[in-house]
Amino acid sequence: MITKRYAGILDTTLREGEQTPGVNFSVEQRVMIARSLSDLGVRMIETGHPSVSPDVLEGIRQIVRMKDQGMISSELIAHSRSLASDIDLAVSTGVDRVAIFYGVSGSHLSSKTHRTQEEALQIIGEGVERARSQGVKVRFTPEDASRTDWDYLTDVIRTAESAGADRIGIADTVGIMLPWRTRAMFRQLSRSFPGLEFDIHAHNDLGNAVGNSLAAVEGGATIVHATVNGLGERVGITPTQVIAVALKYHMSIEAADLTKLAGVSEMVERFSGIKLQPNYPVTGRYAFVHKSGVHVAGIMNNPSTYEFIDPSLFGRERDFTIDKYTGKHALASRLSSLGLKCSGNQLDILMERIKSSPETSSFTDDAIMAMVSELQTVSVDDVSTQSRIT
Ligand code: HCA
Ligand code: CU
Repeated sequence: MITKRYAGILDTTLREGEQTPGVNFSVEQRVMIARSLSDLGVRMIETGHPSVSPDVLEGIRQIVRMKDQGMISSELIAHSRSLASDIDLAVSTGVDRVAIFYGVSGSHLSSKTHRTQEEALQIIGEGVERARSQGVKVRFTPEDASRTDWDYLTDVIRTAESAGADRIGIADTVGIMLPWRTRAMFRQLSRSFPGLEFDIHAHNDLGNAVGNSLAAVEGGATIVHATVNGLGERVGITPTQVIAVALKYHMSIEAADLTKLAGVSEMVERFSGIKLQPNYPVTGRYAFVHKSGVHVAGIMNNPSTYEFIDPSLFGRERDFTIDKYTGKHALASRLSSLGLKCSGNQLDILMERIKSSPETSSFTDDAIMAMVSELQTVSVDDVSTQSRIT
C-alpha cells in the first residue's frame, strides 16, 4: 500500500554533487544551477555547506537573494554539522531550512567522532535546538542511518524531534540498502513518528539508489534527495532526471517539469566537467536510440514496443543506428528521411554492403549519402556484380 503520494525532489547538486571528485562550481555557476532547478520545479534545493569555503558561502547568499527577489521558488537549505559555528553561519545566510547531520552508526561514533551514544544524543539535541531557536526549519540527518542499530536510530530521531526538527533525512551513506528493506524501514518510521516527515538520501554504490528511493516513497518518504546526473561522493546518489521520470511513470507523481530535464543535465555536465556516459538513463545520448533490426521494425510500427515512455515528453527524439544489425525497413526509412530515392535493387545492394562492413560501428548520414550517390552513378548491374565479387 502506498501511504503518501505527494513526494517531491530535494536537489542537492550544489552540496552532495559538488562532493564529486574534481568538481568545483563557481559562484556564478551555483546561481545558474539553482535558478534552473527552481524552474525545473524541485521542491527543495540544498544550496551548499556554508562553512566549506567562502565561495560556497557567497553562492548561498546570492541564491537566497534571488529567492527574495522572487526568481526562485523552491525551499532553500544550507547543510551543517552539529556544531555551533556551522549552524550559526548556515542560519545567517537566510535560507529557509538548515540541515544538520551527525554520524550515528557504531563505526562513525567509535572511529570518527569518538563519542558515546549518549554524548551523540546530546550533541544532536543541542544542535537542532540551536538552529530552531534562531527561527529556521530544521531537518536532521542521522548519517549512516542504514548501518545504525534500530533502537538507537529511533532514540536519535526522537531526540531530534523533541529539539524541533520537522524532517528526518534517512541517509544510506554507503549505498547498501535494498528496496524491500528500505520500504519496510520507511513504513515503520512513518508509523512510529506520525508527527515527522522523512527524506531518503540514497547513495548508489550498488546501483540501487533509484530503486531504494522509489521504495522509500512507497513506504512513506515525502522527499527524495537527488543530484543532476547522479553526482556525489564516490559514485554519487539518485539522479534527478531518473527519479523525476520514475516517480511520474510508477506513481503519477509530478516532481519536476520533465521537458526541462535534458537542459539541466547538459548544463551540469558542462559545469561539472563530468561527461554523461551515452547509455545513461533518460538524458544520455543513447537513451532513445535503437539498433537491432527487430527493435527498429517494432518502434516503426509502434514506439511502445521498445520504449517505456515517449521521449517527446522530455523534448527528445527517438533515433536508430544504421549498421550490420539494421533491417531493410529501417534503412528504407532512413533513406527517405534523407530525401534519397533508391530502387529495390539498390536498396538490396546497400543492405548487403552494410551487412558486410562489421568494422563500421555506425553509418553516418554522410556515409549513407555517399554510398547511395556512388551506387547511382554506376549501373546497378555493374555494382551488383562487383559487390558479389568483393
Ligand atoms: C555528507 C553525508 C551525507 C549527508 C546526507 C544528508 C550522507 O556527505 O555530508 O544530510 O542528507 O550521505 O550521509 O551526504
Ligand atoms: Cu550523501
